[in-house]
Amino acid sequence: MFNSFSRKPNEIKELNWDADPLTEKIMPKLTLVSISCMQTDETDKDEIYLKVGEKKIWPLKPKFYAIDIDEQVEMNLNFKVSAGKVCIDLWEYDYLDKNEILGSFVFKIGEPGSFSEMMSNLKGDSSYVLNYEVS
Ligand SMILES: [Ca+2]
Ligand SMILES: [Ca+2]
Repeated sequence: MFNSFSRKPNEIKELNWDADPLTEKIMPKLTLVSISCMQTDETDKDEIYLKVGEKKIWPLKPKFYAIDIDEQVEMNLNFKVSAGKVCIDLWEYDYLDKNEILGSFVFKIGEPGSFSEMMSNLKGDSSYVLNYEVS
């Protein structure tokens, strides 16, 4: 969305903050940098994916990413978000049973910076950390 004053297109690309076309509020940029696995739920790898509400946000095309203990996978996903609380759910794909939600990353979008958030478990003892940036 263009503001009332004009900008060159190449300047717009460099902006980290955009106007929300609906509310015209300034929206922070949330970058999901990477996710680290300290403990899997299953005995071998966990087949993980991330959802916000009903919407799957990662991985983009594959159904899941098979992650092992002590593994960190880069995501580098950017979102325009509203300031305030964010809840990203970590799901685990199962071939035979229903997919299950292992836990959630719940944090507040506030000051810019780099952060790490430990998953709050909803099931089992798996342990994940989400690394993200706000700008
Ligand atoms: Ca499972
Ligand atoms: Ca599984």
